[in-house]
Amino acid sequence: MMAAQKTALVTGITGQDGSYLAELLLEKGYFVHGVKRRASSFNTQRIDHLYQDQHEKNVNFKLHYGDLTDSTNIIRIIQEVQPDEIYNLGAMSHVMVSFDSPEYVANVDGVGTLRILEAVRLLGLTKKTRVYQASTSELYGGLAENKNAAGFYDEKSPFYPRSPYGAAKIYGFWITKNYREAYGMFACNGILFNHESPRRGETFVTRKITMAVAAIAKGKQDCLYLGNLNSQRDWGHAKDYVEAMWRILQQEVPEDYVIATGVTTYIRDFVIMAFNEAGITLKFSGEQENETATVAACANPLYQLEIGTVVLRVDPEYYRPTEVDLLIGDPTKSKTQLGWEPKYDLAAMVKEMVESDLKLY
Ligand code: NDP
Ligand code: GDR
Repeated sequence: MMAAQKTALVTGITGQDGSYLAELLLEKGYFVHGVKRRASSFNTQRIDHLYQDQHEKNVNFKLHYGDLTDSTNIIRIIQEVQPDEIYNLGAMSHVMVSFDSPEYVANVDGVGTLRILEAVRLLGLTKKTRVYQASTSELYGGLAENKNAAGFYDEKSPFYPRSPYGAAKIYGFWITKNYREAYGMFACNGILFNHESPRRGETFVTRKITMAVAAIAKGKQDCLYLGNLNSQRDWGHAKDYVEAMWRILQQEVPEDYVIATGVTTYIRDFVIMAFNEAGITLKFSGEQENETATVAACANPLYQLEIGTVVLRVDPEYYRPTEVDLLIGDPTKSKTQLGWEPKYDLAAMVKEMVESDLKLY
């Protein structure tokens, strides 16, 4: 007997992760519904290749207009779709921007999560519908004393969010856990560390760097301006990370998982790797950089890289009111319990991103 086709609902389907997850679920035979926002210009570039004409037979992909700030449409869509799995990826996901619109972020990233869970409960779907919540390493806030004995953040490490984004996401984390405990829902948090790809939004640091590297290599741009070069991130590839999301919802017991590579890298080392990938070797000018420099030390105007002409400058405009200095995750639980193993390492990902941006020019 053929297994019944599973139905998934993905919020944030037009984003980086939503697009890779939709591909993965379609490959696995799901009917995929996505929530997209109405915008004044097209916002579906990342999923246009998945478009299926609704009038054709065997359509497995459908988009619905909706917004996480609007309970009525969330309830209506979930009622109509009756999903087996919901992946709540929709969010205002930019940490720096969250300082400019903190109330909006609380509404979308925090209360938006509640709206999804409560809709599932009100519609009587708690036994049918599994919910994945896109939680984040920003919950940890990078506090050194909160790392485990081996020097990583894991599922038991305490949280200390350092931005309105982190504070909103911590509500999303706890309300997901609470609905699991209070109503027996299969609701799980994936605590994902940074993950990137050629589809990464243009204002996140990795993509900003690879796009600038491509533009500089092609003579279209002179200089790249960045903020704090001394923070460290545990970067993986989005394609690997959406596989982990799916695995989290296929378990027998709902639990929360850290998804990370266990390797951390300075922002400035990512810059050097990206320029190298385009055949440009960088060297520091002026004083040697200080491995342990704080954000304030970055204001040193000698803190530049050069290839004859200066191609990287620090602009304090990009400093955050509170910074997360260091993130490094321990993926032991996800590797052992989920059997999850990332296929990309950082070098392969940087190569893919730079090559893709060079092609765009
Ligand atoms: P993106 O910023 O690329 O995508 C965010 C998505 O959310 C977009 O589809 C966006 O729509 C949608 N969205 C924004 N506001 C609303 C709203 N009010 N109602 C409905 N949808 C909305 O993020 P990523 O794909 O990188 O991340 C996916 C999720 O994972 C996010 O929740 C993020 O916070 C979280 N996360 C991401 C990590 C990462 O490193 N990428 C790490 C850990 C967690 P539109 O296209 O119209 O803007
Ligand atoms: P992050 O990602 O804040 O970790 O959140 P981002 O790429 O924005 O910043 C990473 C680090 O780079 C430093 N930085 C800069 N950042 C940006 N965006 N632009 C710059 O010019 C710049 N210069 C230096 C930042 O200060 C920071 O230390 C991402 C998002 O995807 C979140 O949604 C997700 O939850 C977390 O990753 C895990």
